[in-house]
Amino acid sequence: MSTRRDFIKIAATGLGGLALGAGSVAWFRGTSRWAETAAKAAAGFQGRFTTYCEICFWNCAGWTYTDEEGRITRITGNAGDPHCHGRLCPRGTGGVGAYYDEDRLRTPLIRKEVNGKQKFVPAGWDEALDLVAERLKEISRKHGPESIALFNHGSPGDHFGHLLKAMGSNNITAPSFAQCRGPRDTGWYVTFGTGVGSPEPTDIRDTRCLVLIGSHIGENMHNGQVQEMADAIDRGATLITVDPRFSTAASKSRFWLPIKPSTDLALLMAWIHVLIYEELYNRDYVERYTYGFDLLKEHVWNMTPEWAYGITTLQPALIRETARQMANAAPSVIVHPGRHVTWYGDDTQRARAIAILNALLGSWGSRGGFYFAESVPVPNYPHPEYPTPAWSWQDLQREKYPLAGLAVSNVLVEASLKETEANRRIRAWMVAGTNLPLTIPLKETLEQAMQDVEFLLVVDTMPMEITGYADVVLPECTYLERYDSLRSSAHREPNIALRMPAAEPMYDSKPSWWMAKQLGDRLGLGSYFNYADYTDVLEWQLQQLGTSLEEMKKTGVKKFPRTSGPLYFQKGENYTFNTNTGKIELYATELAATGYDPMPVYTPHEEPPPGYYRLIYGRAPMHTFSRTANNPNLTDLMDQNDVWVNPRVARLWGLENGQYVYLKNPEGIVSSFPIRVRITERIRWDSVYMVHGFGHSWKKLSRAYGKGANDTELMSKVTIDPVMGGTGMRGNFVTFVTEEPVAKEAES
Ligand SMILES: Nc1nc2c(c(=O)[nH]1)N[C@H]1C(S)=C(S)[C@@H](COP(=O)(O)OP(=O)(O)OC[C@H]3O[C@@H](n4cnc5c(=O)[nH]c(N)nc54)[C@H](O)[C@@H]3O)O[C@H]1N2
Ligand SMILES: Nc1nc2c(c(=O)[nH]1)N[C@H]1C(S)=C(S)[C@@H](COP(=O)(O)OP(=O)(O)OC[C@H]3O[C@@H](n4cnc5c(=O)[nH]c(N)nc54)[C@H](O)[C@@H]3O)O[C@H]1N2
Ligand code: SF4
Ligand SMILES: [Mo]
Repeated sequence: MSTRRDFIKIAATGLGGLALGAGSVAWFRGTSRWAETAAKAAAGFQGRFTTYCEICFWNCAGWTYTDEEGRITRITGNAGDPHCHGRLCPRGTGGVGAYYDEDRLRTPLIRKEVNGKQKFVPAGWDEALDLVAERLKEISRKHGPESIALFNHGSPGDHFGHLLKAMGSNNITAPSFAQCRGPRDTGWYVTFGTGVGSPEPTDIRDTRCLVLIGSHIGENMHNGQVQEMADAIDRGATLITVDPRFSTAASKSRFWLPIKPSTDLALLMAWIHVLIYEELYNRDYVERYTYGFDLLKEHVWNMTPEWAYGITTLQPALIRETARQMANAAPSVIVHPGRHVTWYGDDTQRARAIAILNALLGSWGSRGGFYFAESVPVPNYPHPEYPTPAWSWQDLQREKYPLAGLAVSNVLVEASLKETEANRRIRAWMVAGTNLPLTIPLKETLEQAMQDVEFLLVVDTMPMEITGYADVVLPECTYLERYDSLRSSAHREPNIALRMPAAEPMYDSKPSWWMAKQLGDRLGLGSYFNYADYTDVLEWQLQQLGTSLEEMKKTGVKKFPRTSGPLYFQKGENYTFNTNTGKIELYATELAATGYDPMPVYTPHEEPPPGYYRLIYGRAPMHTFSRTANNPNLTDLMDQNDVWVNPRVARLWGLENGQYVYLKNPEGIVSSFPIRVRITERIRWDSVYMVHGFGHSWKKLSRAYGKGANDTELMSKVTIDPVMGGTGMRGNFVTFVTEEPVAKEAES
């Protein structure tokens, strides 16, 4: 099939010359820019620079240190930062490796046809930016600015989001909604009238009982939570972990519930049943703050632990005992809402059940439960009003997912397909800081959409898979080499953090703010970018907040007094929730009004066919998704993922520890690369487990290429959450292929 856009391998042959030409070891020996930085350092320029981490979205504040020659040597945590309390996780410390990674993107790249073959040709910034501006202008003229969408994750999105809004489009989406937190936030909204937010306002520090349903804190290295959890354990708090795998958290828990995967909703409803029918719920709290208790009581009357046992394989006595433990600790108890919750398609309902449990226990707004977080509103640097878009993502998804509060990435993907001509509204993509081929499941649809759009811009630091689909690639410098938006986080104490460069951008890379401004100027939108340097924006904003760039460079983090009131409900306090009834809705009127189950109902999910196992996945402490898979410091710690296999299953298949196998799903997809077998009792026999983010098929990622397996490519099926459009990804099954599969060219 001839396609408009061939896959371009950023392969050794294609770009090797460029890489060397640009001086692949320049960073080691010192270019002129390097020498400048070094000169500054020698002139007494401070060798400690404030930053906040971009290796994951916990965004811990820290300090980057440089040596006498201006070389970045290490990163440490900022002791005054509530996200990290002075300690970074292994990934944050390893952030130095993101800077030194010699595979980084070095110059802008433009897709060109050379001798009948498409390839990336290195370009100067002016040429690349002129081309991007020209293409965006043209598409905007033909189809309206709304036809341009931004897929983003992390800080580059702030700058490209501003550019897109200035152009007149609001079609901005991030995988952190429909591939991550969306169901939980939607479930929370219809129950409490507010989302959960990030960092989650879980008062783990003071909790007496923490219930983790899949949330594998400890491998999921969300720093502040991990630290608070360790302290809580030391103080004797009870940990209850529900996970088909004996996770790190499970190993620290008083109760491990090795649930049959996909059946959590039955367990949650049985817990609700026990709390209500054993009268263990917080009566005062329920009377004062909630709506629909009697309806809920009736709804769960037959959802007994015995009923749940048949579904979850968990003993009724264990279900009762753990419910009593929660009630004993209440209200200082947290049933953790989770974070990556797009599992089985009924995820909003599972989040609802978790929200209801917390309401029955009275933990929302209680010490040791959930606190009321507060953030500092950072004023926008003055610019003209954004034009009002003629239409936006809301129009695309209003009918299908009326309760989705943010743009559903997969809806925008579908709206980019040629075949849905009537609904084909999106014609160009800007992709900044998200590696879509490893992030959004349903590869075929995604690839088709990327073929069908008329223009695709990718802004990244690394030659990740997504760059191969681009018309133009713009290389961003790493977070250690740039100023960025202020981090304003909602926390116990409102606070802000500053990111500043510790070194000049390496090679020909640039910060996103600069790229967005350059494009804005070329698009005639200069009034939206009315500054010479991003420090002008920061200085202005900081002044409005009563501080300055100078002060922030010294402290890195600044805390502000709370203005919204105490962290918790005061005794007997009345409160109006932002829901239809003004109460915490055990019976969700908003769900009822939109035709969904107003109270969660358990429905079974598909089981693996004979000889197949459920594919479940999670995190490793030393990596973040696919973004760190090539980081030299972190690959030293872990360079591939393993597939966890129960000994029973291993015996059946004659597998040995350390052996490599391919994985194959019932739809016939075989993993591009083999994966190492790890035989362990820590996983149930009906499932296999792997860490997400490995199995890169991009040759230019010299350390990550071919290492381990990619869970995303094995996800041929997703179950869409009918409430908010999230892609449930845990309904996929795999079996083992122990022989070398028929030679298959690794993709790309
Ligand atoms: N080190 C590290 N930390 C990270 C990240 C990272 O990339 N690296 N990413 C961050 C991000 S963005 C997110 S969203 C979070 C995600 O982290 P979490 O929200 O904690 O985790 P999940 O990915 O939802 O869940 C993974 C766990 O669920 C278990 N599981 C699988 N199926 C089931 C089931 O049916 N029922 C139950 N009860 N458990 C099941 C798996 O065995 C695994 O232990 O992690 C964050 N923290
Ligand atoms: N199969 C599967 N899919 C998943 C998940 C899973 O566990 N399994 N997890 C889901 C979850 S919870 C989430 S939150 C999403 C995360 O999805 P993504 O955010 O897409 O995660 P990454 O794969 O790490 O991609 C990050 C991209 O940003 C680039 N990048 C890193 N730093 C910078 C920077 O400073 N500037 C720019 N411009 N680019 C940068 C990286 O090189 C990389 O290409 O994935 C979701 N999808
Ligand atoms: S948790 Fe680790 S990777 Fe994430 S922001 Fe903090 S230090 Fe960085
Ligand atoms: Mo996530």
